[in-house]
Amino acid sequence: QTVKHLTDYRPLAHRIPQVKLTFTLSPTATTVEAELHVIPQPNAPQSLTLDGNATLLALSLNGERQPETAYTQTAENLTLHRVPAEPFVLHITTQINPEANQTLNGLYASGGNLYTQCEPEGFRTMTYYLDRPDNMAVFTTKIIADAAQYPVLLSNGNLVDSGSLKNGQHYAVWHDPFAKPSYLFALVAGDLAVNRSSFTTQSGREVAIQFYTRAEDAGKVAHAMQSLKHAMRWDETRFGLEYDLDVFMVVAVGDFNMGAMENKGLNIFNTKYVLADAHTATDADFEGVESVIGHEYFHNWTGNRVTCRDWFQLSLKEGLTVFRDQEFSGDRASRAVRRIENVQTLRQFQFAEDASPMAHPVRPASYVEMNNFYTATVYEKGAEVVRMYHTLLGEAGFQRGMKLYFERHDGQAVTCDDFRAAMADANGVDLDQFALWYSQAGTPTLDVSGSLKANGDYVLHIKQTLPDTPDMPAHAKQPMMIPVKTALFNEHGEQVAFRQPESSQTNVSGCLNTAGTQGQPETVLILTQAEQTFVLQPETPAQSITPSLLRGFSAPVHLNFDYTDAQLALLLAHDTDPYARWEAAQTLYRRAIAANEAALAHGTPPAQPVALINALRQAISDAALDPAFKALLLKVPAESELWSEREHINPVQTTAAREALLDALAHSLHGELLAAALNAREAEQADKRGKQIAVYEYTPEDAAQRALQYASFNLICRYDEQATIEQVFEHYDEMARKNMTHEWGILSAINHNPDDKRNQLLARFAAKFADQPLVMDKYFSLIASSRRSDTLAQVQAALHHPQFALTNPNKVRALIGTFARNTPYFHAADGSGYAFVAQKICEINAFNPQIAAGLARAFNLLKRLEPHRQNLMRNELTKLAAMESLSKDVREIVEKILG
Ligand code: B3K
Ligand code: ZN
Repeated sequence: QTVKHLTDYRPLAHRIPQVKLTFTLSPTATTVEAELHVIPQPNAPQSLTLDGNATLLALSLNGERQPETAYTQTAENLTLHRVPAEPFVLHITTQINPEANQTLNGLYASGGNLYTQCEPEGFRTMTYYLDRPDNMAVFTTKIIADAAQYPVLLSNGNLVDSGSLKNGQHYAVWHDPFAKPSYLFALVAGDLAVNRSSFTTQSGREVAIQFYTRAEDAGKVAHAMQSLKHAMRWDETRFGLEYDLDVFMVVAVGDFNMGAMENKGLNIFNTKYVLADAHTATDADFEGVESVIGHEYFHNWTGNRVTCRDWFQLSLKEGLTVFRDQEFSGDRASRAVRRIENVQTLRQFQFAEDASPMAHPVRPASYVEMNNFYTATVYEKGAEVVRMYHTLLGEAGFQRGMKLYFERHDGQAVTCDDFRAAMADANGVDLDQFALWYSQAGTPTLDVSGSLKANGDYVLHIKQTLPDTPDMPAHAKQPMMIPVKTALFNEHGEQVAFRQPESSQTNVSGCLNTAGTQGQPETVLILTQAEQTFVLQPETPAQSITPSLLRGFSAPVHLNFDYTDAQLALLLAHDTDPYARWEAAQTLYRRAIAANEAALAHGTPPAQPVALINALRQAISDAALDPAFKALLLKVPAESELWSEREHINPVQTTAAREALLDALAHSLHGELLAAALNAREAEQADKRGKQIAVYEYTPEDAAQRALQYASFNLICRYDEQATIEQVFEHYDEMARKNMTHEWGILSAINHNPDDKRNQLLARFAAKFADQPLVMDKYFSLIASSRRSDTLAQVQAALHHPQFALTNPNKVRALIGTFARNTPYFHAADGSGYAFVAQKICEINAFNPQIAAGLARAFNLLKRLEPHRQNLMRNELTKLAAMESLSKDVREIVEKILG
C-alpha cells in the first residue's frame, strides 16, 4: 500500500487557475470535456502528471492532438512526458458510467438523478486534473442533457447561460468567480422540485435560496430553510462574515456516504439533514438539521474561501467549522445542554478512537486512504482544539485572530500553523507549545490533587501524562499547553472567589489567565509543564474546599481527582457550571458501574449507589433545573466510554453492570421519575395550548420537556416491564400520533421488551412508514439496538425487508452500524456478532469501500478484549485481510487493528 506523508508535501510545479468543463450527460456514458489552462511554475519539470482514472477519449495540448507515445497512463494517473515551460492549454475528453458507480464517489446516479461527490478525491474519477486542494481554479461548467430526463441542471456559482438544443436536449452554463479546489466542484442533474426563498445580507445584497428535493419531499424543507437563514444571519453577527454569491443552493439526496458536502454555492446533503417535519422527524433530527445546515454554510468561509493546503490539514477547516456550528447551536438555544452533548459525543467516539489502534493526531502525519481520516479526532477533537484558543484568548481575542486569519489568507490554501500564527499574532501571544495539540495523538490525563493549608491557601498540584499511541511512544511526547478552568466551593456549596499570588501564575502573556491579584470566582489555569503547583487564595475562609475543575470541559483530557462521593454530590447540587454539575453525576455513575462490575466478577450482589441516588433524586425534583439538563443527567455513560484505557475487557459484563445500575435507578427513583415525566408532559401540553398549535412542533422548550419525558420513561419501563408493554400496546395510537419524538420515544423505551407485543408494535410502525425512507432507518435501528435475545436473527431477517438496501449508506448505518454498537450481541461469546458484521463488510467492500471501512472500525477494541473474544475477532479480521479484493480503504483499517 502506498502511504502518503505530510513531510512529503511539495508545492505545485504547475498551476491550473482556470478550468472549463462540458458534461454531456447520459446515465451510462457521460462524456466530460475539460479545458485546463496550465501555468508552469519556476523550475517546473518537463513532465506533468495529472490524477485520474476515467476512460480517456482524447487529449490535446495547445490544440494539437497528443499521440499515445506522448503520455503514460497508470491506474491512478496520466503523465505527459513533455510540456511547454510557458502557459499552455490542455483539452481532455473522458467517458464515465454514473449508473455503474456504486461507490457514491465522483458522478453517480440515485433515483434516476445524477449527483457528484468530490471531496477529497472524487474529481479525478471524472477527468484528469491536479486533484489536490492547493490547486485553486475558477470553474466554468456547461451541462448538456436530455431536457425531459434531467430538467434541472446545477453546478457551482451563478447561472450565466441556458437554453434548448436539438433532439430534446438542453444546456446550462454555470460560472463560479471564486477560485476553488476541485474537491468543492459539484454537479446535479435530474427531475427535482425546488423551494425558493431569499436572504438579504447585512450589506443589503439579495441572495436567492433554493432547496432541491424529490417532488414528494418538497413539503419537508421549511425547517432547513429557516435554519439556513439563521445561520447566514449568525455568521454576520458573530463573525462578521457575509455570503458572497448571488445564489445558495441545497440539494437533498437519499444515497449519500456522509452527512453533507459544502460544495461552493451548491451544498449537497444527505436527506437526513434536510428533510424534517414533526410527523417523521424527532426533535433530535430537527436539531441535527439545524446544525448540519449551519456547518456546511459556515464552510463557505472556513473551508472554501480559505481552504487546506493538503489533506493532512483537514482539521483546519473541519475542526474550526465544527467549533463554529457548535457555537451556532449554543447561541440558538440551550447552550449548556448543547455543550454537554458535544462532550458526550467526544468522549464516546473520539476518546475511544484515541485509545485504539486508529489513534492519530488532529493533523495526521500519514495516511493510505484519505477517506479514512474524516474522523472524530479530526472533527471533534479538532473543534476542542479551536475551543481552547477561544478559552485562552477570550471571545474578543479569538475574533481578532479570525479577522487576521481572513486578512492574511482569503483565497489561499493554508495550514493549521497559519491558523495558529493568526491567533498568536493578533493577540501578541506565544502559542508555539500549543502546536503539540496538532501533532501528538492520544488523550492526555491530568492527575490532580488539592490541599487546604493552615494559612487558608488552597494548593492544587496537577500532573499531565500522555499515553503511548501507535505513532509515538509516550516518552517521546512533550508536555502540552492545557487550559484548566477552575473554581472553588466551600463546605456549604458556596462558590468562593480567590486570588492567585504572582509567584504561582504561569505567565503566558496575552492569555486569559484571569486570576491575578484581584479576587475571581473562576480562573483558567494554564498548564505548560509535566507537573505544576498552583496556589489559590480564597477571599473568605473555608472549612473545606471542593475544587470544580475543567469547567465547561476546557480541554479534551481525562481528569482524575480523588473526590469523595459527598464532594461529587455537593458539586452536582451547587456547581454554577452546568458541565461540571453533569460531570459530577457522570463520575458517580462510573463509580457505581465499576462497583457493579467488581461485584459481578466476584458473584456478590451489586451495592446500592446511595450517594448517586440521593443526588439524582434531588436534581430531578428541582423545579429550577432545565428539563433538558435533567434528561442529560439521567443518561448513563455508554460502554465505549467506560472502556477507554482498560484491558482484558469482557464487554458483556460491562453491559450487565451498566444494566444493573439502570435497574437500581428505576426502582429507587420510580416515584420521582413518574412525577418528572408527568410534569414534563403537562408543561408540554400547556405550551401547546398557549401557542395554539395543532400538533406538537419542534421548539427548544418543548423538545426539552419531551427529552425529560422519555429519559424518565426509559427507566420507568424497567420497573414493571410487562405492565408497561401492555399499557403501551393498548394506547399506542393515541400516544404515538402526537409526533415522531413521542412515537420514537415510546418505541425505543419498549424496544427491549421480550413480549411479542413489541414485535407487533414495530411491525405497525414499519407498515405505517413504508414510504418514508428516513423513518424506515429508525425502524431498522430499533431492530438492531434491541437487547432482546433474538436480535441477531431479527437483524438478519431485516436484511430481506423490501425497504432495506445494502447499497444505501443510511440503511447500512441504521441496521448494521447500529448492531455493531449493540455491545452484548456484537460481542456475543459465540462470535456470531463478529462473523455477521465481517461478512457484511466483505459484501459492501465490493461496491462501496468507504462505507465498508466505516463498519470495520467496530473491531478496533480487538487488543483490549479478553483472550477468548480477541481470538474470535482476530479470526474474522484475518479472513478479511486475506481477501485479495479488499479495498485499500478497508485494508488500512483492518491492518492497523491487527497491528
Ligand atoms: N466536508 C464534508 C465531508 C467529506 C467527507 C469525504 N469522505 C462534509 C463536512 O465535513 O462538512
Ligand atoms: Zn465539515
